[in-house]
Amino acid sequence: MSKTALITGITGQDGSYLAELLISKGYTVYGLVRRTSTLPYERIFHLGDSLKLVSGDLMDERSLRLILETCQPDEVYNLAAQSFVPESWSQTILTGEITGLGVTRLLNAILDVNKNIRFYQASTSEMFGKAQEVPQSEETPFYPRSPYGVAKLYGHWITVNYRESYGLYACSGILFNHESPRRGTEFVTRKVTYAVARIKAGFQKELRLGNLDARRDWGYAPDYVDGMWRMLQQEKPEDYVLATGETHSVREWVEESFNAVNLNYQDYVVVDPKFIRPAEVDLLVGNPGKARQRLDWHSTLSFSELVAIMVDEDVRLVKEHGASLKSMDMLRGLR
Ligand code: NAP
Ligand code: G4F
Repeated sequence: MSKTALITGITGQDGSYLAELLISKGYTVYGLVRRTSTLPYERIFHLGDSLKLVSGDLMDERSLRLILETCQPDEVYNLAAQSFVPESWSQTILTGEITGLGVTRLLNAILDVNKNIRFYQASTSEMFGKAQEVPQSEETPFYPRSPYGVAKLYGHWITVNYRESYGLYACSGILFNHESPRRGTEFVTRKVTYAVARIKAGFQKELRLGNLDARRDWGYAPDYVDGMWRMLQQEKPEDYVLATGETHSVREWVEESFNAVNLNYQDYVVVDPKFIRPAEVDLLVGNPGKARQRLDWHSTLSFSELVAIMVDEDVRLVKEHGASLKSMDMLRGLR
């Protein structure tokens, strides 16, 4: 019999890729959307009627209970969060409410409606923060460095706690940074590839960035949603790290992106203190050994391949919609 899944964070990067994956596997897929005055559905428009949308919010436990009663899911993937790290210093309480307590609201709703639902929590390498060992694995102690990291750590531990307290099938995926042409333009990878495309097309003169020395383990988002699904198909619920095992600096990402369109980044990049964070995560690199062994999970793209597909897609996008994208940047203030 075909399975049913509920995805929170459906309008985000990972939600859209996970919906595609589950639909291709024959699932009935519901996506939770919040009520907004405009529709932020650009990543999921193409899924049409194969995706069912339900209205609710991680801030409102009753809405979650009603949704679970309506959808009767076998699996719930909690991808919703205030996920942008810098914003978590200015919207600290909101980040705690959505990214931290929101997990408990959803787990409570699962306890009330159906304890057999399998649950995935979107945990993060940001929980390692000031990394206590290199590379980071499921055994590495946590040391978050932002209110976002702190809120995610609460979400991680409440998932573990409900598994141990109530016997829920609940997994926490500790995912390192994963990117794609659907990444929000506020995150550094897409901010750079999008700016490169606009500079090449003559729409932008410079690119203002923060810390170029921070290092991240960047993978390809479609691989990571496949890992989420694999975690929920195991006999026993456990936590897993998903990562490539390679680390690169922001500077390397910038250099490679500008090189892809035959430009020298030093002619365009300006370091702006506005983008330096109150506390930084200097070095992330994951050890995906457990996921490789137990889930047969592998990341499929190299660093250079990932940069290339993101630059190519942004070059295509800017060629197609140059003028309108320029006005979108002005609205968003190109964070
Ligand atoms: P994203 O693109 O920023 O998407 C976040 C999603 O959360 C959006 O759909 C957003 O909906 C939704 N959301 C925010 N507040 C909500 C609320 N109160 N109620 C319901 N939905 C709400 O994030 P992503 O990159 O796809 O990441 C997915 C998850 O994985 C997030 O939890 C993130 O923290 C975590 N994570 C991401 C990475 C990564 O590298 N991408 C790595 C580790 C962990 P709107 O469209 O309405 O704003
Ligand atoms: O792209 P970022 O904003 O991603 P960050 O902070 O690593 O968080 C992302 O990955 C986490 C997984 O580890 C997720 F949990 C989280 O939800 C999100 O998806 O920044 C990456 C690095 C940072 O060190 C930052 O200081 O890039 C540096 N950076 C330098 N200049 C910049 C900029 N980041 C942004 N966003 N904008 C800049 O101008």
